[in-house]
Amino acid sequence: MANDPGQTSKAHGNLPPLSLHVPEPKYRPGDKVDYSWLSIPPAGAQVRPDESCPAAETEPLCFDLIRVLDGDGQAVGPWNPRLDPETLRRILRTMALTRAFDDRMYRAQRQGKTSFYMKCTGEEATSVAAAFALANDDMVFPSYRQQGILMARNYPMVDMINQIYSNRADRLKGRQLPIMYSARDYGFFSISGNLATQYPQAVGWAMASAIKGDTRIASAYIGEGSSAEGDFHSAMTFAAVYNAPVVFNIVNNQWAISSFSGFAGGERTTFAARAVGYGIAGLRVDGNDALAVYAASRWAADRARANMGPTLIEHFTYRAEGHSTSDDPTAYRSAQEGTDWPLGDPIARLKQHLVAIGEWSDEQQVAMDLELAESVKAATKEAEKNGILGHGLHHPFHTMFEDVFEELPWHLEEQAQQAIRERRIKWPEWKE
Ligand SMILES: Cc1ncc(C[n+]2csc(CCOP(=O)(O)OP(=O)(O)O)c2C)c(N)n1
Repeated sequence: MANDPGQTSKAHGNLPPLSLHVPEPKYRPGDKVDYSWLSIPPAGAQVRPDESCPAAETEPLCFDLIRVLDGDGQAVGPWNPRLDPETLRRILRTMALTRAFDDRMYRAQRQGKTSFYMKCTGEEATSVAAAFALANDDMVFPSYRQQGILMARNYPMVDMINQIYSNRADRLKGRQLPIMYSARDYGFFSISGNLATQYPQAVGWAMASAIKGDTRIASAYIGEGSSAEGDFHSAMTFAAVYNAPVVFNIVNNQWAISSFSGFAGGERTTFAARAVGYGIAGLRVDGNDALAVYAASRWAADRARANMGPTLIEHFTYRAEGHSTSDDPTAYRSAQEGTDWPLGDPIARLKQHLVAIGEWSDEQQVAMDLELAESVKAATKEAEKNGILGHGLHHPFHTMFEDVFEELPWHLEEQAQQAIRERRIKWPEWKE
């Protein structure tokens, strides 16, 4: 039927009215969850192409799931990174430390010591195992759920807590929301509350590294929900065009606060599949399998460092707890979703592997957990000497006007003076 420019759409016949699809999550609170729709391939069954392969060779892996640890805790298949037991124990310990830290900070928020906290429970492998696959001086551009990378790089816990408490020892002087760390000397770019901005920044940094003839690469993190932002797509275009040395991580924990992954496009295809459209390498990995995460991250890092360009990795995982301390997931998702999640827990799975190969025991795990809880407690006590929320031990009041202009413009000087005058009237007991 030729289109006559003079006709209206009605002339095409008895068409149904146009309609939109509004995604609906499979399960709401109280619903019985059935995971039979989820296709989980056997561990070890995925082909591992060479790191220098054409990007198109990775296409099947964008629709598969790279898995190494099988149900018995054995490491199998071509993606097995064959790490020595000592490295495996270090990854296990760092994931357990991250969880102990999260638990303590969550309680600290409930006790009123900070206004806000975000846990990464169940997702520890996606940051910790990936960090072990990078060089320590590669620059990471995190979202707000990669505290495991700071742990892997031995960033001082006391400094993390000082930041969370916005106290007088906070290196960021109370200017960032709690947990939005910044640690340039640890290769950890400032976290921004404006989702997805870190993606183009990572590409810019990676391009600069290449322009300077450096050997460091960038690794960017984003949640599957934030990958719907325009910034994600401009970053991918730039990285593909210039073959930038960057690893793009999408942590698909299936929830963006109360929006399920369908709203970011997850119903139609995988998140890894976006790599295909940009002509870059893509991998989809079991995000709760620390060995698979390590292997995929190492593959992508080696590829970027060898000038073979960017890789997009989708880490398929599950957000085991609330979005943040301000969230209550029981209001929007079935509790059974988490308890029946078939890919397990990353710490329990790596522990099972170490036990299976005779390199670890239940007793050692219990002792380690106790020791880690004690070390987090000690760091908390240390940080509390510098103040907690609402106890007045902040950075001096006037510092909020500093560090932006070399010389304070007159109107800000005026505001600073006014603020100090009003503070003296309203809070005469305030000490700086
Ligand atoms: C540009 C922008 N839009 C919206 C928000 C509010 N917001 C904060 S976190 C979040 C959910 C992000 O979910 P996802 O990217 O899947 O990451 P996850 O929290 O699951 O790790 C939203 C919508 C924001 N901070 N910035």
